[in-house]
Amino acid sequence: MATKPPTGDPVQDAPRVEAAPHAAAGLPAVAHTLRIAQQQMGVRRTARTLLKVNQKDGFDCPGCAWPEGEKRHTAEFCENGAKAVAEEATLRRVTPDFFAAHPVADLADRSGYWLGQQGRITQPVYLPEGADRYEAVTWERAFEIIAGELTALASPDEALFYTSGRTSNEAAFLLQLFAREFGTNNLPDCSNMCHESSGSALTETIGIGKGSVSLEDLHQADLIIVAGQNPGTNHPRMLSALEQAKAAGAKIISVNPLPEAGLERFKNPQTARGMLKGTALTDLFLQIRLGGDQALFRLLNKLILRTEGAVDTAFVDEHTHGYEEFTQAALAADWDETLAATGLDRADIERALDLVLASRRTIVCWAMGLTQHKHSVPTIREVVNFLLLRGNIGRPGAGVCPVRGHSNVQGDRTMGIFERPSDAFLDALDKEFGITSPRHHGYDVVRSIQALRDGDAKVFFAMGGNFVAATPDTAVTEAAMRTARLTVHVSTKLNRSHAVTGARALILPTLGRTDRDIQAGRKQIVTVEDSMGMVHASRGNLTPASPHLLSEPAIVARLARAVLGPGSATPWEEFEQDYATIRDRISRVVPGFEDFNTRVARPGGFTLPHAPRDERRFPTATGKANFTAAPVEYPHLPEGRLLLQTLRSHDQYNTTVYGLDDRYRGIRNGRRVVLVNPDDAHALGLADGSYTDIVGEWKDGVERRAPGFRVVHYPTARGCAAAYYPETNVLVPLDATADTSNTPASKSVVVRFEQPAAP
Ligand SMILES: Nc1nc2c(c(=O)[nH]1)N[C@H]1C(S)=C(S)[C@@H](COP(=O)(O)OP(=O)(O)OC[C@H]3O[C@@H](n4cnc5c(=O)[nH]c(N)nc54)[C@H](O)[C@@H]3O)O[C@H]1N2
Ligand SMILES: Nc1nc2c(c(=O)[nH]1)N[C@H]1C(S)=C(S)[C@@H](COP(=O)(O)OP(=O)(O)OC[C@H]3O[C@@H](n4cnc5c(=O)[nH]c(N)nc54)[C@H](O)[C@@H]3O)O[C@H]1N2
Ligand SMILES: [Mo]
Repeated sequence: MATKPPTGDPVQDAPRVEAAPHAAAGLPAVAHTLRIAQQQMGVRRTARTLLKVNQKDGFDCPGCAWPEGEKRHTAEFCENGAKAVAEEATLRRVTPDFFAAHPVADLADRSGYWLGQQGRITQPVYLPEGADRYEAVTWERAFEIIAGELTALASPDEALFYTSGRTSNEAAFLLQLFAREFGTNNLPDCSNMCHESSGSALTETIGIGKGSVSLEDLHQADLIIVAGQNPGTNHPRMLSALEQAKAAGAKIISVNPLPEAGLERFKNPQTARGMLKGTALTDLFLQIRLGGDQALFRLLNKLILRTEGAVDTAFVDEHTHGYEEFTQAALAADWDETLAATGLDRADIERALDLVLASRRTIVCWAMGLTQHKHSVPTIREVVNFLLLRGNIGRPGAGVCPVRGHSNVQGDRTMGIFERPSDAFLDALDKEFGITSPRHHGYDVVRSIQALRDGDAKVFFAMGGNFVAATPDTAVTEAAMRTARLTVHVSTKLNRSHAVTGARALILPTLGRTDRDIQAGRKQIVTVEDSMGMVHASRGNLTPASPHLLSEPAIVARLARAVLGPGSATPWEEFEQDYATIRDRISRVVPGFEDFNTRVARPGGFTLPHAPRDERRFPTATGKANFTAAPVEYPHLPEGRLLLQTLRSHDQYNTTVYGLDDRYRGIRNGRRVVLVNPDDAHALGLADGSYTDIVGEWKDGVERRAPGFRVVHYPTARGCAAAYYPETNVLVPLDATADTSNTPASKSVVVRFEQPAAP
C-alpha cells in the first residue's frame, strides 16, 4: 500500500552524486510532486487537495510566505508547496497504539525523517513523570496538568511560549493575549532564528520591520538583486514573478556562494515554452564568499557616490538622515580589503555597478543568506543605504524585499508574538481587555534555551515547530530541555522535540491548514499575512485526521480558561466558538486591521498599511529614513579551516524531511553530505566521495562534532562549505549569534575536517 510509512530506520543514508541540472521546475518537478502526494494521500485526495491550494476560496499553502498574484492558475501550487500539503494531508496516522509500541527512548533513536513519515497524530498523549512511554489522555486532564504546573511556578517568567510561523493570526493573537494575561512576555518564535535581523535593521532604518514591495513592484522593476536566497527550492512561486519581471525587461543579479539551479533557469510548468526551454533568469552571478555581502554593498555604495549624478539628491535631502556620516564611511572603505572580503573580482563589481546605474527602479530580495551571520544587521542596513542612495524606497518597482519563511511568520509578529513588544501595542491590548500586561521584555529563542539551562525556566509550551531540532547547539539545547518540569507541544506530526522531554510531557494534536474547522456547528475561517503584508482568509476543506483534534484557537482558549479561571474577564469560550469575535478584537488592537471581518471576506483579502511604501513616510526615531555608517565586518578564517553554511535541501521543510534527494544540486539518496570547493578540498586532502567528520571551532573551546559526512566537490565559493540543517545544528554554538537581533549565526560556522576515528 502506497500510504504505508517506511519500516526500516535509520533510513539508509547513502548519498549518490550526479551532475546538477542548471534549471528548476519543468516536467521532473510535476512528476515528483504527484509521486510524493499520492504516496501520502492516494489519488483522489491528491486531486481534491491540490486544486484548493492558494485559491481564493481555498486554504493558504502551509509552505512558504510568498504572496498569491491576482491572476491565479488553476493549480497555483509549486512542487514544494505540494509536498508541504501532502505532508499535512497524509492518510497515515499516529494513534495511541503507536505510542504504546514505541517508548520515548525508541522515538529518540529514530531519524526526524522516520518520525515525520509516521503520519498525523490523532489523540492527546501524556508522558507521566518516570514513565517510559506516552499514553492517551483526555483534553480536560491535559489542560489540568498544564494549569497545575503553570500556577505552581514561582514567577510567570518561568514559562516559555514558543510559536512556529504556521500559526494563524487568530491563534497567535489568543496565545500572546493569554501569555500576557498570565504575566509574561516570554514569546520566543521561529522568527528569532529567521528574519529577526531583517526586522531589527529595517525598523531602525525605515521605521517598519517589513518589506516595502508588492508583486506588482517586482513586475515593474528594472533590476532585481536576489542575495542569500534559494527561491527555486524555498519560494518556487517567486520564480514566476522573476520570469514575468524579465519578460518586462528587468535584469537580475544573483548574489550567492552557490550557483543555485532555480536562479539559473526556470522551466515554468504552466506554459508550453516554459516546459521546453525555460527562461534564463540570472544576468549576473556574483559568487560571493559567505558573509561578504556587507562588503559588496559597501563597495557598490562607494562607487555610486563617486559617480556624477548617480545619487538621488532630492530624495536624500527630503527624506533621509545621516547621509554625511555614511558618505564618509563609504568613501573611506579600503578597496582591496573590502574586495577581498567578497571574494569577487573588481570586474564583477563594475559589471554590477553598470546594471545598478542603468536601473531606475531597483529591488533587493534576500533571505537566510543575509540574516544568519554575526554582522547580519549591519549587512541589511547597508542594503538599505544602497537603496536609499538612488531613492529606491517608496516608489513603484523599487524597495526592500525580505522574503519570509513560514507561511504566517509575518502575521504572528503582527499579532504580538514578540518578546519585546512596543508599549503602544501593550497599551492597546490592556485597554481592550482590561488587563495589565508585563512591560519588561521576555526571552527570545536563544535566551529561552539559556534560561532552561540555567534553571530560570521550567515550563515549555510550543505552538507548533520542532524546537530542539531547529535551534542551535543540539547537545546543549537537548540537555536544557530535559531540565524542564513540563514540555507541551501542539503539533500535527511527530518530531524530535516529542522525544526530548521535560520530567512530564504532553503532545496536543491539532488541525492543520488543510483541515475543515467547525466550531459550534459553524465552519470557521482563519487568516494569514504573506511576505508582502497582504492579509487573507484560509479555509480548510479536508476531513480532519481524527475526531479528537482541536483547533489551535480552541486549544489556547481552553488552556487559558484552565489556567486563568473565573478571574479572567476575557470571553475565551466565545472566542473558541466564533473566530470572528477574535477578529473584532484584533481590529481594535492592531493598527491596519480596522473593519477586519468585512475586509477579509473580500476575495483576496486586503493589504496592510506600510508608511514608507504608501506615502514615503518613515516612522523612525528621526522621522526620516536613516543612513547608517557601520564598519565593514566579515568572517576571518584561520588556516586550514572553512566557513560552513547550514542550509536546506530541495526535499525538506525546515526540520521536516520529505525525502533524501536534493535534485537541484545533483545529490541523491542521502543528507549527510558536505559541499566543498574542489580547490579547497585538494588543499585539505578531502577526496570526493571520502567521508569526514565536521568539527566546529568556537572561542569557548568546546568540541562540536558532526560525524560521517560524504565529501562532495562542488562549485561553491572558495573558503566556503555547505551542509544541511538540522543535522548540522550540533555545530552551531548557542552564543554565536548576530549582534542586535540575537539570531543564531547558522550560515557562518568555522569548521575543520577530521577523518572519522577507526571503529
Ligand atoms: N521547500 C521549502 N520551502 C521553504 C523552507 C524549506 O525548508 N523548504 N523553509 C522556509 C523558511 S522558514 C525560510 S526562512 C525560507 C528559507 O529560504 P532560504 O533563505 O532560501 O533558505 P536556505 O536553504 O537557508 O538558503 C540560503 C541561501 O543563501 C545562500 N547563502 C548562504 N550564506 C550566504 C551569504 O553569506 N551571502 C549570500 N549572498 N548568500 C548566502 C545559500 O547558498 C542559499 O542559496 O524558506 C521557506 N520555504
Ligand atoms: N542550522 C540552521 N538552523 C536553522 C535554520 C538554518 O537555516 N540553519 N533556519 C531557521 C529558520 S529560518 C526557522 S524558521 C526555524 C524553523 O523552526 P520551526 O518552525 O520550529 O521548525 P519546523 O521544522 O518548521 O516545525 C515543524 C513541525 O511543526 C509542526 N506543525 C506543522 N504544521 C503545523 C500546524 O499547522 N500547527 C501546529 N501546531 N504544528 C504544526 C509539526 O509537528 C512539524 O514537525 O529553524 C531555524 N533553524
Ligand atoms: Mo524561517
